[in-house]
Order: sequence, then structure tokens, then C-alpha cells
Amino acid sequence: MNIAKMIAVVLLAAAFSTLDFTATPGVEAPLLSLAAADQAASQQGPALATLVATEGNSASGSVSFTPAEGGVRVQAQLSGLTAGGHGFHIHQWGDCSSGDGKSAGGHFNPASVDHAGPLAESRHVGDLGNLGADAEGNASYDRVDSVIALSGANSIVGRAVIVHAGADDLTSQPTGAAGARVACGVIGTAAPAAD
Ligand SMILES: [Cu+2]
Ligand SMILES: [Zn+2]
Repeated sequence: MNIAKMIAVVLLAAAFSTLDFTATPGVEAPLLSLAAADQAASQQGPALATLVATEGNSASGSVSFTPAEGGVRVQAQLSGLTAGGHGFHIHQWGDCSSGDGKSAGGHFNPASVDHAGPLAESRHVGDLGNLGADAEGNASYDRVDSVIALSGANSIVGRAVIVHAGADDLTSQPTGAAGARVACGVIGTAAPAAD
């Protein structure tokens, strides 16, 4: 190989490596990361339900569902309840149109297992236990649940949150004997949290 040929080979190699470096971060990488960000947002973004009272009741409030380490953080604030325990569940259908909340169907239970409490090994996906209302009728709830999800088979997005008149005993089938439905809210996609 003569000197001229060697120089040509080196220059060619340099040209290719320069092309590689400019082509990858300049064109393809931003497209890929935008697509990945879109996907992450649509699959794992926070969700929100605004609960309104069913006919003849006065309970209302809101529930947020936020991705968290170990699952989904559920934070609820309700008012207008009677003092004491109130069953708190995700029901199957995102439909609060009937006056009594029954249009939301039964507990969200994609695996067709028995009703139980939120900490049970086997439970309905929708079994979040109870809200405890104080003497003024206010209740809050804040825990990370490892069963509900914001995407996939256990996704609660598009379903409904129901609050009941009475306490969920965590054992009676199929609903915990929590009584009438006093508030209902459809779970929708929420705006991403501000940084
Ligand atoms: Cu329920
Ligand atoms: Zn249940």
C-alpha cells in the first residue's frame, strides 16, 4: 500500500465515523426519545377521579393515582360523609350515570378472585378497603397500593371510584357488605405533575 492509498483509507474512515456521530444524536435519538416519552406518559401518567354524590347523598371529593415506588399512590379527600368507616373501591365500569352508582358495576376484579382487604394476598384489584370519616364527615386516604396499575391488565384508568354508606368488613362476598353507594367518580387521565 502506498502513502496516498493509506491517507485515503484514513480519511474515509474518519468521514464514516464523523457521519455516525452526527447522524445518531442529531436525527434518530431525539425522535426515539420523544416517542419513548409519549409512551411513558400515556402508560404511566397520573390519573384522577372527581367524586360526586349519588342521589340523596352529600359525599364528594377527589382521588388521585400517581406512579410511585412499589405501585400507585392513592390519595383521597372526601367530605359530606357520616362519621365512621366507608367502603372505598374501584368498580369495573367508568359509568356513574345511574342515580345510585350501580351503573359502575361490581368491584374491578379481572382475575375473578374473592373480595378481601387491600393488604390481603388475594383480593379484587379494586379492593382499597375503607375511608375513615371524622365527626365532621371528612375523610382522607393516602397509601401506595401494589396491585392497582395505571396500564396493563390491572389498569384502573377509565373505571370508577365508589364510596359506600357503610364500612367494608373485608370478608363478606362479593362486596364487603358496605351498603349503598354514596359517591361515584370516573377515573380519567390527569395532567402530568408540574416539576
Ligand atoms: Cu364498592
Ligand atoms: Zn372487592
